[in-house]
Amino acid sequence: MTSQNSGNRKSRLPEAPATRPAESLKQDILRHVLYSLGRDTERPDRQTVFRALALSLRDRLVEKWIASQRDIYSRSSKRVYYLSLEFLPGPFLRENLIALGLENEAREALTDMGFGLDDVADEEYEPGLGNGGLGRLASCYLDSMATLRLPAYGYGIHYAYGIFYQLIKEGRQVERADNWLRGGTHWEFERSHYVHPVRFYGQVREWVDEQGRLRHSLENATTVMAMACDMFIPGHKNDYVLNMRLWAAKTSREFEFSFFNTGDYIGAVEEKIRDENISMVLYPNDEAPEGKELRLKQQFFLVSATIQDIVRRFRKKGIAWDQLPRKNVIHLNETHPAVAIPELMRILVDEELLTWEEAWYICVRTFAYTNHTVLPEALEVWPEDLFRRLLPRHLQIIHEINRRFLHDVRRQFPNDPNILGRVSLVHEGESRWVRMSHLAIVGSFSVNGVSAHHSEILKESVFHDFYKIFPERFNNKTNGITPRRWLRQCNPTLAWLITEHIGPEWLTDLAQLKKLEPYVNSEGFHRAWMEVRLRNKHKLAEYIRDKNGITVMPESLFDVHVKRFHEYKRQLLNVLHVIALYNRIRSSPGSVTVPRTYIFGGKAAPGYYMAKHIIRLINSVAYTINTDPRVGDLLKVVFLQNYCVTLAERIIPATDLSEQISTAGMEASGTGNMKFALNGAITIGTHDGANIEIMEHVGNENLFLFGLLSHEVNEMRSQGYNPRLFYERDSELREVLDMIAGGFFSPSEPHLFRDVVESLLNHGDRYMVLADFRSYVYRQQDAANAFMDQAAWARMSMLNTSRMGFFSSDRAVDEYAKDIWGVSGV
Ligand code: GPV
Repeated sequence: MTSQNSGNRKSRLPEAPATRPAESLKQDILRHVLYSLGRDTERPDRQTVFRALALSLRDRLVEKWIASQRDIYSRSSKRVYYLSLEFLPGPFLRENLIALGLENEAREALTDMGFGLDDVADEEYEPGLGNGGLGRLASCYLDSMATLRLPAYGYGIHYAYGIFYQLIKEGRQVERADNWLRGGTHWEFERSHYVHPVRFYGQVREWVDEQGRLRHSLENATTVMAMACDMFIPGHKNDYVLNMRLWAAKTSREFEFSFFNTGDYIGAVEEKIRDENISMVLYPNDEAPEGKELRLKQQFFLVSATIQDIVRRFRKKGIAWDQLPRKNVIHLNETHPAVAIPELMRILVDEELLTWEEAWYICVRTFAYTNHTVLPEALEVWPEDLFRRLLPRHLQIIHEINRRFLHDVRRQFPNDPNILGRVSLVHEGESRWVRMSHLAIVGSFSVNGVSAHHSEILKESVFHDFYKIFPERFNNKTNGITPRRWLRQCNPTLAWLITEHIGPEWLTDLAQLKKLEPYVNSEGFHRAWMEVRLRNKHKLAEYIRDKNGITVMPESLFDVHVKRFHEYKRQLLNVLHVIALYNRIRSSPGSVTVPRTYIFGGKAAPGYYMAKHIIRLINSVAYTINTDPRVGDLLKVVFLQNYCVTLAERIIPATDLSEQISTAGMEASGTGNMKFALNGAITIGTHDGANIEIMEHVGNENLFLFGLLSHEVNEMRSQGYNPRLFYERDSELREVLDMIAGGFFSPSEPHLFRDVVESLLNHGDRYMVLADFRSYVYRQQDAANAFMDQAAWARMSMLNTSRMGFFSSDRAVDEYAKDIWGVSGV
């Protein structure tokens, strides 16, 4: 104790020693309030306290990160590079507190300062650097890589604007810029001294060097600099921290003083700004690439900067290039970063002067590729002309890869000349296109799908020719989600109840949830389980009242459909059923006995007309139903605007019924389905993606599957699907469609939704909404009946949670590490 303290003994209680974690955290917060944020420590506002707390945690994270990097380096471990154009980390504060084991300390420190942790956490604005499932998967995987102590790095782009902020105005989606950096950055380190040049455009010069070798170099290229920004991803209470390195574009142009003379000073500055546009905005298109030049630039920008980083680290080892695959694996999250394959070839051949054969041998042992979709419009292709203009040398390399590949295929399948056109890396028709998935498959040693069902479809249809050529490359890695964020963090009371009964091991070994099963017959556990769930529903009901001004009954069945808007995800099928229920309530009061609250949420790509139109339809239907006095509490429809990770964390723990109703064969996996079931919601879904494996794990009696199987979808299509037959035969369906087409939900604009109905009746109903309508209605009735027996529902709910262990991203990442990457924890 210091003499000062002893001197004050009379007037004050002795101060706790500064080594107490809560006290030292408080001191750090105050220090950051003053010295990092320049604010008065006497009365900081909540935002300031949030930022100071974040900076205090960053201090702790960076120490552990340095130590972790030293470990990786000293063990000379094989490294995993996870390349993704999208990451969707969600808010970091609670997540980092849990991982660092500082939750209680933070609560105490903040209380001391007169703040509540929940209020302070609400100050955080999440980085929306992804569109949906694909980006969120990348973030779950980083969390698991850190928890498993893998020597891994996430690499992406530091978009200045993430996915747009969605407003609903008069029922319509309105997009607003997502200026996530406006409050400053508190989680990351900008490394302004640490940049790589990225070169685009220009011309390829061919020349012969003194040794008589044919050489290639790029002349007159435009150079943009990539600056590293690092964010930290801690493992769960293991002192291990990984980084997600996001590249921001910086101009390389120096101010040219000649401009002063010609007077075009502003013109010079404009050019500088144009360079920095590369990392300005995330393309908001999900599974339907926009095909713009700037997007291809973004892809190459990420790839070029990242490969330079990888090569720089590898060079430090001073070992031969053929050791590259033994020390590194580069994982391609979708084809978006697939230009990494020709880029590595270019470095090895043009700069390091390896032979083509040596370089190709290295490449094909270094890359692995995950496919996330079978939708034909989502398979990425680029016009060959655009490629040639932006990346002339890379196009040459792709042509050479293709020439050699087709040569081999011709030898392997001498009797099938058509296969060459089908597998070529360049589609040759009226116009020529570079097929990125073909490039990714040919250049990788591993190709995986994201659920058992999806991986079979890849082998049997989409990539069947490639499966015949490279059968050993194809494998499955069913997606997973991190239980730290998607149970412990978003649903702390349920997590606490679970830990109370089976201990905390489930947090890093989700299969432990099995130990809950004996409790499903305990009345006390039942009651506690349902109380927690009801409390969560109360909280969501409050949020809905605040945001939408709609009062919903927490006791009603919360039926939730949140995800990106896409026709194949069939939010339309859901709303058709909502209207059918509404009609039943109106025509025979008493026929609907289970009150329901329908909750919708999700963004549509700004240029996706039908998806936006369906959002508008849902909002119109919601307005009609919510204001119809005959409906009362039996039915409420809510559209929550700006669905994002933060909002998902509020909704999922309060959900009874989880809508996973894609057209069979179209949803590669789904990961929302896993988050809901883990939190005790029951799934109503189709035989698609990971729904099938969820059924296998939780048991067919504990979820509601319905509808056509994917082979039935294919058969029905090939036999000539006629949606009109369903319309004619099903009077309830007919009434619903006639109401929409006739303007029932848009009285001031009677034709408003006619084209929605036309897409079903006159344009082929590509997503088989009408074919699945009747079985969906029946299954919804089963769900309502089940909900009436609350004890039986509670049992189903608990069994869902207890049997979801398989769907941990720890399991998924462990499979990647063992089967694909060949790495283990440090
Ligand atoms: I390709 N996915 C996505 O979110 N965006 C994309 O551009 C593409 C795929 C999704 C799939 O739709 C989901 O089924 C899957 O669960 C998710 O990727 C993660 O694998």
